[in-house]
Amino acid sequence: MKIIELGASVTASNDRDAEALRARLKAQGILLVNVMSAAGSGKTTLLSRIIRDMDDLRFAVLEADIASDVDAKAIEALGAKAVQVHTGGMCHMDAGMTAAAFDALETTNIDIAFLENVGNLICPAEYDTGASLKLMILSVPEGDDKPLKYPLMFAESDILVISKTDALPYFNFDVAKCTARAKKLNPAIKVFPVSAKTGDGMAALEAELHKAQCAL
Ligand SMILES: Nc1nc2c(ncn2[C@@H]2O[C@H](COP(=O)(O)OP(=O)(O)O)[C@@H](O)[C@H]2O)c(=O)[nH]1
Ligand SMILES: [Mg+2]
Repeated sequence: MKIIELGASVTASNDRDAEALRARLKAQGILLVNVMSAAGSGKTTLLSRIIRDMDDLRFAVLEADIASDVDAKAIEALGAKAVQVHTGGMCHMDAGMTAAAFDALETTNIDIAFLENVGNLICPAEYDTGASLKLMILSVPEGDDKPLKYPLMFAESDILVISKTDALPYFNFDVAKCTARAKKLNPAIKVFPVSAKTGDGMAALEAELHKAQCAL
């Protein structure tokens, strides 16, 4: 009797698709950033702020959601290119879906493309989308214990944005403790506490994105 390990084969083919997309984007000079967080952590708000602040760069946003197009509309209102992907109930984006979203954009005049992944801290961590940079957001109201509960997401990410720091006075969130927990899982992770509302900490994060785009 034959046993087919479909899970493994799907993952291997996704990894091949991801490598191909990464090579294609590098040749086109496009930095793809996979933006992951729980629902409501502030992905769209953060990306909107970055697009407004870094007005010398050309941005596109691939918005992945189970339904609706509210985030894509918010991004388009800023003058950036946006495409909405409905994942058909899937809780993550894979490399094939990401490549299809790029095709739907119908332009390569882009310096930085953000993939706003489906809002959860579990499935998106498991799939390579072809991005060169993985950025996760943990917001202050979610609590500083999340690295203990969702270790893979913290282990996989290059950048941890601690968002909504303007809310720190109202929550029991210890930035140093959270940073230490994240670094224990991933010593190379870069941590940026920011408030997209007040702009606090945004300059350091934007400088990091600029550096990554130039290093492509
Ligand atoms: N106080 C505060 N609220 C924020 C900040 N960033 C986002 N929010 C709010 O958090 C909610 C969810 O934000 P959104 O960007 O839609 O999150 P997403 O679901 O991850 O895209 C909205 O009500 C935002 O106004 C912030 O820096 N400070
Ligand atoms: Mg959003």
